[in-house]
Amino acid sequence: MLTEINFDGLIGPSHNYAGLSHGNLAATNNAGKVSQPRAAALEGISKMRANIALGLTQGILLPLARPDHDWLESLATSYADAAPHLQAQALSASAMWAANAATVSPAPDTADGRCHLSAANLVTMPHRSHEWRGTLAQLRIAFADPAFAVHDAVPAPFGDEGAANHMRLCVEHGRPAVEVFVYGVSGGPFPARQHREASASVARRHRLDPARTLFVAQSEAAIAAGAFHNDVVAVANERVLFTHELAFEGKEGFYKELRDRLPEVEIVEVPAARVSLADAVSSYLFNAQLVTLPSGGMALILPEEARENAAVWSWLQDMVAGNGPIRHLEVVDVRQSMANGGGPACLRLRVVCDPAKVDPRFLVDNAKLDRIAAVVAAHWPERIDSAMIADPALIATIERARTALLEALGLNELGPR
Ligand code: SUG
Repeated sequence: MLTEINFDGLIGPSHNYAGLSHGNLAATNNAGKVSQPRAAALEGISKMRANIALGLTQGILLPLARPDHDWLESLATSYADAAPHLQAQALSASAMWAANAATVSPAPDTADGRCHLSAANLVTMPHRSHEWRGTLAQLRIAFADPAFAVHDAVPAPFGDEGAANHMRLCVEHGRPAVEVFVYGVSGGPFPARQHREASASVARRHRLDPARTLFVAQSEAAIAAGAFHNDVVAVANERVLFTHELAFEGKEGFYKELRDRLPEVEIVEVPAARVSLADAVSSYLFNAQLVTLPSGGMALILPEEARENAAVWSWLQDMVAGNGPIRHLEVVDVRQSMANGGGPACLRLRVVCDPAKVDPRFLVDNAKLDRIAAVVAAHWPERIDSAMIADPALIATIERARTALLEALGLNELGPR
């Protein structure tokens, strides 16, 4: 039975605000702020519990070993000797944003009937460019069953940021989909992180049917407004595309191609006159999880920031009162992640598959989340300010915390580096 599983990245013990992502306005505006890793991880766990309460299947991806000593070694330095910017880049907990871990093409979409996953290289941002090895190691364990094909990252210099720039539209999860790859060409002052060449390579290795594969560019205006990933301005689920009016370049052509391939598609477009790009980016309206409930309707799992924005909230009220496909709003508090530009949708990687084929250590229920929360409460640092990043005592705490988690989950083969 094919089911959509949301694998959330557990927020790691090194979560901090180093302002590392040029073009991600929340991250750069909060550079230097004091972070709260323990509270952050508990927020993420509460979001997972909210998903479970909605009847959804929930999985987890684990924090990577940080600092990344192997990466520093490859740069011929060590954490103690590295310059402060390299220390911050080696320490980042950025793997929490699991939507950037990989691109996933479920079995109904692929020529060999396997579910394909490609780890994302994340080469545009130095602090994220060394995530893929650790991510790949987890994917190879979680998806070891022959029902899956797990691929290495696309080689540099073709930037790939994973599922955050990929949408799957279909009548229902278990049926063949139109897969839409969204790339960037130009972003005004900001980098376009997803390159078309990388998207095309992922589509080929996943053995997708070219007739059901679309490539569409992000609008320059969206990237320049702070939409460093497409999932900041659009999200899809089954037959619904929920998008800002200004998300795509050549929008009409894209909508037509989509309608030709999937006549059932419903495009819910938010006009700029109701919600500006700036409001979309600051509220993360579109970085919601759009999910199909077991009862059949669709829900939007939104960050608190969307409720606090008057224009956004009023648009949402009108939407749920209308006749559209999205009828339920679920609001979650992920403020610690939001302050680094990561909303509810950034924190999860969707995989449509048979849950029985996934390594059960990566699936969670409330009881397992209780155990994880206990490890977090006992080991995650309460706060990190920028002056602490050089402190060996903090680093020892962070490394012990991850080891305790791996032990609790029986995943010692993933550590310590
Ligand atoms: O890559 N922030 C992440 C946020 C990723 C959000 N993911 C999706 N949209 N799917 C990024 O920009 C900030 C880290 C820092 O500055 O300390 C950061 O990496």
